[in-house]
Amino acid sequence: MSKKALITGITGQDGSYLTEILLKKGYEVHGVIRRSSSFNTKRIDHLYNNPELLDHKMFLHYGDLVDTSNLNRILEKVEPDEIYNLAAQSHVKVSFEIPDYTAQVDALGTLRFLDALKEVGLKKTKFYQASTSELFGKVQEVPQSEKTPFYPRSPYGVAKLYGYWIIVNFREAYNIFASNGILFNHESPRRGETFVTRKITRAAAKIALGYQDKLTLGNLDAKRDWGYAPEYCEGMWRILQHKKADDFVLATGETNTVRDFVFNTFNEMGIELKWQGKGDKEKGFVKSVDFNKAPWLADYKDRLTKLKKGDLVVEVSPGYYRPTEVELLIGDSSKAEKELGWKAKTKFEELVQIMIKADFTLVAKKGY
Ligand code: NAP
Ligand code: F7E
Repeated sequence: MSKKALITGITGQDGSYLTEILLKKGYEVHGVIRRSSSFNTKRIDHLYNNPELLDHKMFLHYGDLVDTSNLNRILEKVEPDEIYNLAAQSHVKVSFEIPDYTAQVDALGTLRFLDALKEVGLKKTKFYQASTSELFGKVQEVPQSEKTPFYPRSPYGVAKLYGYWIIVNFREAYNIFASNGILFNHESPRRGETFVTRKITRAAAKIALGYQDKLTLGNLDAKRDWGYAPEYCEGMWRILQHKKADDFVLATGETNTVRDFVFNTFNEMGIELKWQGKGDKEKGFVKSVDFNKAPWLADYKDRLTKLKKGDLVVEVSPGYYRPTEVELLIGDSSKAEKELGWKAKTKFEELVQIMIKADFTLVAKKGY
């Protein structure tokens, strides 16, 4: 009989990649989706008609992490072998605007789900918790590993800290197989449009195609350890296949600034930028344009805008600053490498390439 997985947050970036991975491994996948007034399943719709997965079994259930009785019902009905708790209010800046809701979902939602699992009495079910490098916040050590003390810097980070510790507590108190994946930023063409990487690649594509004049960002100095999301979702699965429940950092071990991400994105299209000014006065201007340096754009030559040296394409607005910022993240995932055989493969430059190519193609086709 095939194994059954239950995924919360199945409609998100990670949920969609994890579903693909598990279906390919022969799992029966159950996902929890929220009722929405508009379609919210675009990241998983393609799985229904995928010829590679003809005999796949995928089921969706309405639910919400703030609704305990419904979590109980889903658990009793599905009786999953593995649970992946990916649902969250996952936007750090937004968590300053809705801290109570963020705690309800990210902190108490994790407790509700774990407690439901305990009450339903599914003793063999394994539980994966989507923990985060935001736990390290104002970093106490460089690079950050499983042993680095936490210092979260946002309502999101604090809520996830509760999630982390309740996992550890239920593991120790009730012997539940519950593990934390402490994942550093991971991105992809399916990343939500308001996270910085996707915001940059979408805007750069629109600027090159003439749909937008400039890109407005917040803190360009923030440094992140950015990896490629599908590899991290494979890591989640490995964490639950480990012989014992434990906590693992997944990261690339490389860090880059937001400014680097912007520079590399434009550079992939043959547009070189130069920076002038500091802080919220900093601006990115076109230094040179040579679309021939980007052979992948050959088919679109006629549609590329007449960008020229000196054009302003990037500016800063303090409106995007956070009340407290996480300035530097760089992870040490040697424990995951040693014990799970997991290592990030996609490097920074390649990640930028994947994302700008995908967004350019999308914008060229649809204009948005
Ligand atoms: P995402 O794209 O924002 O997806 C979040 C998912 O959670 C969506 O499916 C969303 O549903 C669902 N959700 C939100 N509130 C919910 C609620 N109250 N009840 C049920 N479902 C709810 O996030 P992601 O990037 O895939 O990240 C997955 C998880 O990993 C999150 O917990 C995130 O905090 C954590 N994480 C992410 C990263 C990263 O770099 N991506 C790194 C470390 C940890 P809708 O589609 O209906 O909104
Ligand atoms: O910001 C800076 C911003 O929103 C990255 C979530 O998946 O990863 C993600 O959280 C950096 C920050 O991701 C803009 O200030 C500048 O320093 O893309 P982000 P995040 O906050 O790192 C962690 C691991 C998670 O767990 C979270 O769920 O970029 N930045 N200008 C900007 N950020 C945004 N969003 N928009 C800007 O205009």
